[in-house]
Amino acid sequence: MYIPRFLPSLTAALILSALLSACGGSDPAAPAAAETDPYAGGAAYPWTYAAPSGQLSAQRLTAALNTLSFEPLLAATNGWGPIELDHSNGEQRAGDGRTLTLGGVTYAEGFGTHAGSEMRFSLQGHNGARCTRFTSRIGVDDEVGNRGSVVFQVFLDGALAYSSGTMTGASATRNIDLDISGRGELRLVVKDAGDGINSDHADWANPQVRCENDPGADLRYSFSFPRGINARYGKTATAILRVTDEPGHTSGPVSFKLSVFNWTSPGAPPLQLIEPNRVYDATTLPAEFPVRLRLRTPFPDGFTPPTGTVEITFAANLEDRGFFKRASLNWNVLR
Ligand SMILES: [Ca+2]
Ligand SMILES: [Ca+2]
Repeated sequence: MYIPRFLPSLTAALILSALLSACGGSDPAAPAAAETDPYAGGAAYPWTYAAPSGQLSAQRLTAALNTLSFEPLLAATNGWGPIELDHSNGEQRAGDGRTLTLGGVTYAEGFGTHAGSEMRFSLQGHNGARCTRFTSRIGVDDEVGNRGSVVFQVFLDGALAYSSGTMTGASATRNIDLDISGRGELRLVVKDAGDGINSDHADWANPQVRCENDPGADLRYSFSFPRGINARYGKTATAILRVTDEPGHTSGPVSFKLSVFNWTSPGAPPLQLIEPNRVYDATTLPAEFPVRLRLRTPFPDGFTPPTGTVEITFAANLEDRGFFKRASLNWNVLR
């Protein structure tokens, strides 16, 4: 069963079994037969979610554009099964949504919800970032055609900051662009427009929060590989990367990706990072991260690979873009 990223599987199973058992005698898996409206029909499959205590931590909202579907939900409710991550609401089961589609345009990221629905997010920035704008495309998903009738609302710290008015499946997609400076909580609400929840499949497509660096923050980190490694061609090796914050500067959680910047063995087959898209995270520093690498084989015909010490330089790309650090690793290459 597909489980939304924010939902622990056990919780999902309990919630799902609870809501399915509340459906009376009908089989929720059976397709709705010969109904003109296969959706609500007067029924609802309410779903609620609250982050477990201890998970009410700051979002990873960094000084950049942050897509909300990567951020943890603090709490949520939905009228027709679980909110779907990066998919339309679909039916009442988790994971049965389709590609988010508004007016024929598809979106890879966002939330597929169903009235009545609510999602709550913290707007606390990461590493002192200040969040300034919330943007989203909104509309009734194409999966219900011209049906459905909803009102999208955005609350900031409990105060209504945006209301779409009634939108139906025939409405053109709208843009939300809100100033959220200085606000602590974002709440995204979908109401049924006063006529019940039939076909009220409401999408928040590309929901993004823009944050900027706190001009008062002076984050400085040092990256180093304190120990070299010995390894053979074609074998995976693990190097330890150490991250420390520099004395006299603001400390904070760190989050980054690594890439190979340079290595002193030109002409050789490329060095391979085993986990090229891994995000390295630490909430406290200093921290050490195992970095898995391999010198790729086979070699081109006639090429004799070098042995001995090669120096590899990595670039660490911190989430607040434009802040790069480099660290070099000495690798004793064995044949
Ligand atoms: Ca669903
Ligand atoms: Ca409605």
